[in-house]
Amino acid sequence: MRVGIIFVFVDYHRKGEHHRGFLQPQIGVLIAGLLPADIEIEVINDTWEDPDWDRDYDLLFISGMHSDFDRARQISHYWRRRGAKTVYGGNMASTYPHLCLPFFDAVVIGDPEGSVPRIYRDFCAGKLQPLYRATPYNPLHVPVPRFDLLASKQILPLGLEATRGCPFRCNFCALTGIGTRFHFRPPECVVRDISAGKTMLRELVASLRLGFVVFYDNNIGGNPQYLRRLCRALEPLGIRWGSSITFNAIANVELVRMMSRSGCRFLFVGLESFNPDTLSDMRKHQNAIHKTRRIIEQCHEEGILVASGLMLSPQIDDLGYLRSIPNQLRDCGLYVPWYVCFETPFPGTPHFQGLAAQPRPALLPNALLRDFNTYTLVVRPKKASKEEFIGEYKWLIKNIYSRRNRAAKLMHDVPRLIRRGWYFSTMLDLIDQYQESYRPDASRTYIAGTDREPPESRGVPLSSNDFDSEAHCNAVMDPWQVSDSEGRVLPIWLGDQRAYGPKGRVADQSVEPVIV
Ligand code: B12
Ligand code: SF4
Repeated sequence: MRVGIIFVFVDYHRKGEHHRGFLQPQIGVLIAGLLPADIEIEVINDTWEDPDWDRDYDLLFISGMHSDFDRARQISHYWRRRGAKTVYGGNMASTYPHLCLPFFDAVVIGDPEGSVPRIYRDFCAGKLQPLYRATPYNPLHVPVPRFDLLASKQILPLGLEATRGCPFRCNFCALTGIGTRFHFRPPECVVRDISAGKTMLRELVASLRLGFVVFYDNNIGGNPQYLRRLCRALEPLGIRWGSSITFNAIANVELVRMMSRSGCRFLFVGLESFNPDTLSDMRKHQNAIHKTRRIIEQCHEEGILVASGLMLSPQIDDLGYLRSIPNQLRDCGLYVPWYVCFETPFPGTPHFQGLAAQPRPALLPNALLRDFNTYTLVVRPKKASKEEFIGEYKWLIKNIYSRRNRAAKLMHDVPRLIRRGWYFSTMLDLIDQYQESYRPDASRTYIAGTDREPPESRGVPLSSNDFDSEAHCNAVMDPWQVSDSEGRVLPIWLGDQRAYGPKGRVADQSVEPVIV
């Protein structure tokens, strides 16, 4: 019995490159931890490398983001034709299970802990069901991830979750789309996983790489009391760690100090915007722009580097605001964000539903699902033409990711960190700024419906022999469309479901397959 677990990935910069950065999807090792230890399991992060098309699988689990769904369908078809059963899960599966059903042998709504062992049992008994629904979250059912399966394909191989979900409800966030919930694991379980991971990886990776743990949480500070308990449990381990968090949590000096003492050296915070109107439209009320500089300095004092991302709102931001961003980044001490992208209505989110309900077409014409990756403009700008908006975006990223700006960031951060003896954080900062600059790509339009096709669109080696008819081939191969030729959302996208109801209750709606 051979099981494969693939996280599908399409390079959102449309160069067909793999993403070999620090952050790699962790779903593969989590699913593997839910399967029997004595079966053959392969985890493939398409982010890191292409799947080996010559491999055979009996059972193939597939995950991925909305914008990668075309490739997910093709990968599923490729291995179904070669005898495997495929199972699809993740955000797209959880919000649009009815659209996914025709392309996989089984579709999973929500968390894997309850469903994966059931799927495996049913598969072995020859009784795989088309649809599986998560069982209520139980932190004790979260297994030790099979870190060993990705050891050589991850810069920092100890990656796990302490919490799941997020208590906030930002309008654009994929988590709000599947239903707001926030769960946390007993700190003893987190410590157990770190210790087990170190043992599992001792022979496989250099010990230096085991000293830094990445918490793949959306918001590790979602419950400050819990975070304090977690910090107390982590302190004796002598590890260094990083995660994502929200601004309101790191505005608390005492909490920042505790995190630093427990080994925290890196945090990602969703800054999103300097425009108060945009933040309010995003319902990102936990951000307080005027405190940003003080909060970042406070973290630096405690040896914690802060990275952030920015989103441009085509509906609210004007060109003057875009021009002001480099100065605002400098003033708050961030200089170089991890990314600058477009606020994007992922299908199924409140932002998407709000735009779909606007009387005039709010999306750009013929937007494809693959355009919804935040690096292609899919929403019609309100205060400029789409060409002007893109022109200003290109100017912005050229300016922000220039060598000069990176050097200015280091000149700002490094003396402050070194003066206080934070050498490890200094090293992280240097590594982060050393990475290749992101530059505008002259061969792209950055505009939905017209942008260059990602090379991965034709990367799965399917041939005409793999299809029974032209219609069959088109259903698998053609990119899925989200808006019509005027920019109106196509009706199929209005029938989304929320996987989770209040307090993380698993919703129980009926699901009938719909053929697109
Ligand atoms: C690592 C990471 C990345 C990596 C790798 C991609 C990935 N998804 O792993 C990189 C760096 C490439 C990346 C890029 C981006 N990311 Co990212 N990323 C993450 C991060 C921090 C961790 C993902 C992870 O491993 N989680 C832990 C695993 C165990 O859980 P999970 O993947 O969320 O899956 C859960 C369920 O969906 C389910 N599940 C998933 N798959 C399957 C499959 C089966 C079979 C089953 C049964 C269950 C199941 O099980 C899990 C537990 O419930 C998440 C935040 C987070 N905590 O999840 C954001 C997150 C996934 N990213 C997000 C965003 C916005 C982005 C960017 C757009 C950011 C940017 N502007 O650059 C880009 C572009 C992505 C794109 N193509 O659209 C959003 C979601 C976007 C979306 N389209 O759904 C998230 C949720 C952050 C957030 N809160 O906004 N990201
Ligand atoms: S704070 Fe971050 S993870 Fe939480 S809902 Fe908002 S965007 Fe999503």
